Amino acid sequence: MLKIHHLVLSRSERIVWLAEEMGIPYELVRHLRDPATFRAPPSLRAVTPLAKAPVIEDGETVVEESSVICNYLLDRHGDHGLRPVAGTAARRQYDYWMACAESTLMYPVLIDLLSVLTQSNAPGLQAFAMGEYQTMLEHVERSLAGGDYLVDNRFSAADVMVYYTLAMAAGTAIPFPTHAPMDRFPQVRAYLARLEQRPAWQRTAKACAA
Ligand SMILES: N[C@@H](CCC(=O)N[C@@H](CS)C(=O)NCC(=O)O)C(=O)O
Repeated sequence: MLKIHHLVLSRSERIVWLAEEMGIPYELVRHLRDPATFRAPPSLRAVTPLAKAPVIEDGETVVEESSVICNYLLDRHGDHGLRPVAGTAARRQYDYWMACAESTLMYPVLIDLLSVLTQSNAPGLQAFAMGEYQTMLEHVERSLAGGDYLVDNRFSAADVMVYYTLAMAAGTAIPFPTHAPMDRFPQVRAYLARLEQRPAWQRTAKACAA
């Protein structure tokens, strides 16, 4: 059976959520963060030398990186309507958001979270994060105008990827006092609330709870 290694309070929730949406049976292996450093425990290093979550084991196959794991599951078990057909404009949009969730959209979130976690007070860095937050949240807000989801107005794995980045920014995925100006972006807030209504998201929240 598919083994999903879940680092509690981490991006591995994405993979549990996608498996729930697709109805794939899985075994959830929970790893607890070190309470002092918030880093992954040695049990995760036994699965991958990077000791990062998410990581899955599918028989002998080990797959890392959230977006790669999502696409692996869609390749292996069928798209379930969660990924547009290759070569279409919708697929380019999908590929864009899958990548963006862990790159451009994630930069301010990581800077902000790490500043809070390490209690460092570097004003230049914080100013950079705030500027990037504004640009990126405006971008998501505009992309949602007139639609409920990011790609072709249909729920897809790209929403699973982007949701978690935005929930980190909002301080709901990992309960840290982040500084993202979520209150300026009503479409983004409504989008998060909409996704949290999904039964598969709610099962995931229960299964992954700290
Ligand atoms: N881009 C990677 C990021 C992986 C990553 O940094 N995971 C974090 C969890 S949110 C982690 O495992 N941190 C534990 C550590 O670095 O000790 C992905 O999307 O899978």
